[in-house]
Amino acid sequence: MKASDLFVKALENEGVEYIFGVPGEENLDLLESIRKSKSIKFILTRHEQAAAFMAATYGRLTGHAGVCLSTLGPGATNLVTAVAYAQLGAFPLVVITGQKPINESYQGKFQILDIVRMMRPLTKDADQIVYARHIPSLVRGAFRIAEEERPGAVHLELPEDVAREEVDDDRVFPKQTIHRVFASDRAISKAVKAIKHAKRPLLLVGAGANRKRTRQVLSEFIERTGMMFFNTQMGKGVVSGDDSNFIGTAAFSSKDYVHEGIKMADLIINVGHDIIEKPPFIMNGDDQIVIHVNFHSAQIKGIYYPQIEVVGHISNSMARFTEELGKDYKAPREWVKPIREKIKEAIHHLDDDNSFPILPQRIVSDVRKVLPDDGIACLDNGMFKLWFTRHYHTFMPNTLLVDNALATMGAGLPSALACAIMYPKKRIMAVCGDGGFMMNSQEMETAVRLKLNLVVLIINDSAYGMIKWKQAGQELPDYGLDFGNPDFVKYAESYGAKGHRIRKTEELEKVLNACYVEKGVHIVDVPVDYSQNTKTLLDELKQFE
Ligand SMILES: Cc1ncc(C[n+]2csc(CCOP(=O)(O)OP(=O)(O)O)c2C)c(N)n1
Repeated sequence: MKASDLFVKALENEGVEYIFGVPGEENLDLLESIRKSKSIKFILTRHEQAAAFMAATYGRLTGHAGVCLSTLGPGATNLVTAVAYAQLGAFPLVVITGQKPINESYQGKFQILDIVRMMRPLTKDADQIVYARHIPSLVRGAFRIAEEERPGAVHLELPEDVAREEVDDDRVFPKQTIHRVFASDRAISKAVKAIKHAKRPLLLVGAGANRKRTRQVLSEFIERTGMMFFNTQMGKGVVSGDDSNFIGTAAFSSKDYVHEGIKMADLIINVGHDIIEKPPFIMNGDDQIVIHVNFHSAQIKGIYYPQIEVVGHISNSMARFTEELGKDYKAPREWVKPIREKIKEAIHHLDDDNSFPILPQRIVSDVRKVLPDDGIACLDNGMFKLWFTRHYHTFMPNTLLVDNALATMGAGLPSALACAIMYPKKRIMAVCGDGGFMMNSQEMETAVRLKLNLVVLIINDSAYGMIKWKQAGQELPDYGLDFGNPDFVKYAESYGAKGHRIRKTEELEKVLNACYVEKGVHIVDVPVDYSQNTKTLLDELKQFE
């Protein structure tokens, strides 16, 4: 068997459905083997970075590593931001890059970089395939490492001559079930004792809880104990934001309404947050007990040093807590109810505001009305991300895709493309700033070519708004952050998509709905009034300093 065919057989064995990428001449044997595959679809993109964002999103949503492909040198260097996104975000990703022949090359050092070495700090593992007979074990290993907790990126380099070799053994390795590691009885009883003792306990739901199917056990825990909870940006949706026990999302690390409650809590059960995601609270002193419940132990920093660690499968730990606390345990909650009401009022009082340009609060509220519970909003990074994570209610896991780990611009559109490919019947929306959209806007062509159903909402302030907000926060003069934009309506049309510009606040919800009814790819350009950034997210929050 040809080595590239064996490589594809090994990918099929892993259940790979899609490979996203931009091939180069060094990948042509592999590309031909992919063409012959009955189960793997190749998705051509217009930039390698977008391919890796898409593959990482596939991994994020399924728990099975997404796969992306590039050539050597410049193709591989184009991948790095998205590989880092997968690695920090804990999204399982297998990255395949090509390379010139390693045995004999007639092109000297042309295009050659040490890509394996470049990938090492960005991945859980990176390897060059030197012998074709090692393909099955290296592919199996790559998927296993990428998928096991804490998930992340793994890189395999397949040189051109190795891909062309003949192998006489075409067996691949069966996928094994990895038996979960459960927390020890001692850790569980120590935590349960602390929970029973607490007078003002709170539960925090973080990104790790979104990765695995923890919704049911967490919901049961909350229902049985009545404990009030908040979440991190990436923990949104695990337990429904509709739940009467939900307080709010910690979009900041401190000094927001929700932190009033967090500060008062004498115990926080942190389920699935690790400090790679921007911290939802900052520990200060030992008066507040933090129980770290995660697949892995805590990374200790001055801001996070949990006194109790319950390391093992999150679902099992939470189910044990529910069981050990028993039917009679009820979490004290009256103390936090007034804070919860105050948060509700602060978050929602401008939801129906009619002014134009549109307030971010109104945009969030209209998007929520248009997307059903299982609709997915894929956020790029910018000021609107804070508004969405703080104000948008989620009812199902992974329905607000946020990157709060690398927090890179440019991922919003590709991640929405991946969702639209995977769930053609769901309402999918990319929510981008005009800055972040332009970082990967070429993927509009991919969306149109693939005939996807997708709405791209561009929050238009003709500036890098978030940095302006930080600049204002530091009382610096407004400098260096304004830009011009293309005509987004014409821009959409030039790709064969539909373009819409919102001219009145009342139009937004109607236009968004109409886009989904009509289907296809749409850009909706919405002028935003970002004066709220300073007014609400700076001046108003000064009360908490
Ligand atoms: C790739 C990358 N470059 C720069 C940044 C720093 N950064 C964070 S938000 C932001 C501005 C985003 O502007 P835009 O997309 O227009 O959204 P807005 O903040 O205006 O809502 C910048 C430059 C980043 N996070 N990622």
